[in-house]
Amino acid sequence: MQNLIDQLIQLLGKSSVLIDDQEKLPYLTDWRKRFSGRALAVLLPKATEEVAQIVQLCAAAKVAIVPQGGQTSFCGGATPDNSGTQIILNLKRMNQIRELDAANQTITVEAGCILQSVQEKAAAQDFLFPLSLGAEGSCMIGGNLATNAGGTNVLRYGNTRDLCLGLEVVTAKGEIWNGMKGLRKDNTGYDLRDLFIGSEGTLGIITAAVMKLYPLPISQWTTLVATQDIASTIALLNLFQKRATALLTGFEMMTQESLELNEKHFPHMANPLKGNPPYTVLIELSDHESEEHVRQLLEAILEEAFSSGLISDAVIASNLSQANSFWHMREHITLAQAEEGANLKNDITIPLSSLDSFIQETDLLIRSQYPGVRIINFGHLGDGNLHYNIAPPIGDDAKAFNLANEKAIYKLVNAQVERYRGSISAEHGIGQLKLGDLRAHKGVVAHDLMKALKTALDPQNILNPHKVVSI
Ligand code: FAD
Ligand code: 2HG
Ligand code: ZN
Repeated sequence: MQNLIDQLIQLLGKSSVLIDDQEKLPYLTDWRKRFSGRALAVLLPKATEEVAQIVQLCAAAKVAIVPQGGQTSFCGGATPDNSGTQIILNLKRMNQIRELDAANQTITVEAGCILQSVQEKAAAQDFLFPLSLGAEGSCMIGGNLATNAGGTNVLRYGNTRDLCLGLEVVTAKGEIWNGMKGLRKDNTGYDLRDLFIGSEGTLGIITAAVMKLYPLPISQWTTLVATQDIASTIALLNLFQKRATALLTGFEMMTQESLELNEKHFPHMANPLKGNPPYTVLIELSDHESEEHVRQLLEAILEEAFSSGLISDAVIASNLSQANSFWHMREHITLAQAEEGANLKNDITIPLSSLDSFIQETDLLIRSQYPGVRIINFGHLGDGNLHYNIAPPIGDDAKAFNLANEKAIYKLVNAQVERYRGSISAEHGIGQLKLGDLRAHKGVVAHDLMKALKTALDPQNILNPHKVVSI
């Protein structure tokens, strides 16, 4: 191993090869502190050519590589195992925005660009880069692509996959695949780009991408509304889809329990809706016509929703800072859960038509088998994506509770998800958290095809082994 480290230092220089325990420490644990591991070294390359040579050296030495961005994954995908033999390849120094092509409406970015910096660069030239999520200040575009991240704009602009036109990838052999075309049509055989997106570092290392841009809306209106149950929340979504069509850019649901937790840990994030109703829905409309046009539309839809009894209260943000505070309240639920202690995350999608029965039935099962547990249920309702998180009863030791019940709770929720033909991972990926659940969920044929792809693209199993699928 010392030989490999010497070669890596020769290639990258000492300051880009971290071998000291203290220096490696920040790269060994995920954001939630749910997973941690050990590493032979942490590498911080600055260019695609360096990444290619790292992979060649590691392949020759049969040393596994864990690609890493901002470490915000919830599934432990970017965390090494405990062997101390894996190399972490963190892309953060590859953070150049290579080009913004206004006519083609694309932005070409390196994998280590922080998501927020891409949004800001686009906005500075009057474009919208629509990917938006709570971790945008620290997650990186390579990580977003590798997990096919979702977030709050999916109902209008799609997942990260839908925003990507081209990729540059270093393969498991250490070759560079240049697929950096900014084309919206390209039917030239198998779609390699789509193969790497969502592969969580197991098939190749993404070093750069061509991403889509959209015109920046000239006006956005954000509102919080109160609903009494899931059925009326879905009816409200359908009303907005019908009346606002493509102007609907956000529809996020938060339960009373989620916002109580928020208020407990962040009192300034209290729900502005009176009495913190059973469900609070954050709705955003974006318009390219005029402020007045979208405001009138929003008011008309809300009036219709009031008169048909779908909503009981509403606050429209009167300025940008209030709109931002609504979004911050939504994003703080994850932070409040982290403050409260360890919890079990279920990131699921259920067809909207059966969401109501799913929640009622699953809540009942959970509450009867685990009295006192708290169901922190919120999410991107516009996409049928729930964060159906389970927190231990107040006063219980969270770690002990999770250790004793994690497997059974995941099994219960997964079985319900299967019954309702949903997905056990809507947007967070598989990583190591759900590795053991994938075969049952995808079915043998799909799982075998995934293994065949992994074997074909990475026969030595050196790219993020034992994440997503084991071969
Ligand atoms: P990392 O965590 O570093 O890595 C994630 C995976 O990608 C790992 O398997 C890693 O090996 C691989 N990887 C990273 N970079 C590369 C690369 N260049 N090439 C190949 N593989 C690579 N996710 C959502 O989908 N929607 C949300 O709304 C959302 N909100 C969040 C809010 C908070 C507060 C937090 C902490 C996380 C949230 N996430 C959300 C999860 C997370 O932010 C996303 O999954 C994000 O896309 C991960 O990016 P990252 O740079 O942190 O990747
Ligand atoms: C969000 O939607 C993220 O805020 C995090 O996907 C979800 O904390 C969670 O479970
Ligand atoms: Zn989410």
